[in-house]
Amino acid sequence: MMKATAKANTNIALIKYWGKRDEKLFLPMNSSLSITLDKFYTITTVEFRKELDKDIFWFNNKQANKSDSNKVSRFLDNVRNLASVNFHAVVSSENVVPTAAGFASSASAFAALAAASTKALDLKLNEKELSILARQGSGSACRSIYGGYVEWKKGEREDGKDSVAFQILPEHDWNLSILSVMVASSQKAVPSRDGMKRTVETSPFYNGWLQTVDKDLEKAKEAIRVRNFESLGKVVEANALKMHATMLGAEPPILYWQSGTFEVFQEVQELRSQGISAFVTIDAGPNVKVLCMPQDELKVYETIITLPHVQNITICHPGSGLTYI
Ligand code: 2P0
Repeated sequence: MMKATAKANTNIALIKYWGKRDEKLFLPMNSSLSITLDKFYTITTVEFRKELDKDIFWFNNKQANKSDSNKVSRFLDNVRNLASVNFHAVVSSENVVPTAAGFASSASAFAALAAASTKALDLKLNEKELSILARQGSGSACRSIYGGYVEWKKGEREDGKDSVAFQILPEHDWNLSILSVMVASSQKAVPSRDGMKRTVETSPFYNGWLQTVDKDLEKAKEAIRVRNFESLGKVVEANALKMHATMLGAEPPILYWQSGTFEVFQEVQELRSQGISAFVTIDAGPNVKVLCMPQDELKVYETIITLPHVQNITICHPGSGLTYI
């Protein structure tokens, strides 16, 4: 039977991926670092069938729109090429991720799709090969193959064979709390794909990003190695703010922040002034992730949940890599 089901967790970047050097192969301008989360995920079933004349994509129990269906089909074309087959597939995905509001839904989606589609065709890819394949659906998806703390090396090659993620620390080796704070649930104005392209092409600050991101990455890796939360938090927050600064310099400018974003950011600064070690990171959307130590997570939760714009908070921890169901 040409059918398989896989589950992938999403990930939150500690050092951000922002900008591509090759849009077709999803090759990034810079290396990045993430934590795979335990609470947000995608479960995808892929069944190839000889009688189909096109792919059919079900997303959260509804037939997906044309643009999402096309992305899935283009991705499956790569898989069909690898397997030298031309069957079409029924793909059905269940996404337990707040989609398109700055939570990386495409990361878990393409990681799960890569795993399920290749297993359905009995391709037997290893994790490195899966990471390279998933990357070609969405850059951040290459990190969701693995659990725990994950680095995506940008690579140098034009064919992308060395632009791949790998685990630097398993999920159980250092427990941190990542509070996923929702302040707005609307679809974002500028998709990250367009936002990063515009930033690379027009922002005068993008060079400053490229000049410092490797240093940030090294600091973050060293902090993880010695389990120093304070120094990890510092560089993570600074790196996120720096990414947003590059976007503010784009033409036209891109500002993902909303009132609730500022509110949470300011409260976290207030918590720090009271001696609680907490830091924020913000992706291409208004929502905020707050990082803290597990012993502080309830205090941080109870403080942030009272803020007027905060709709809900999910407390996450480092989660596992791909699983097959
Ligand atoms: C990241 N983001 O490192 C960065 C930080 C958003 C901000 O990866 O065009 O959906 O599909 O490769 O992976 C979101 O971008 O973009 C993202 P594509 P992707 O997590």
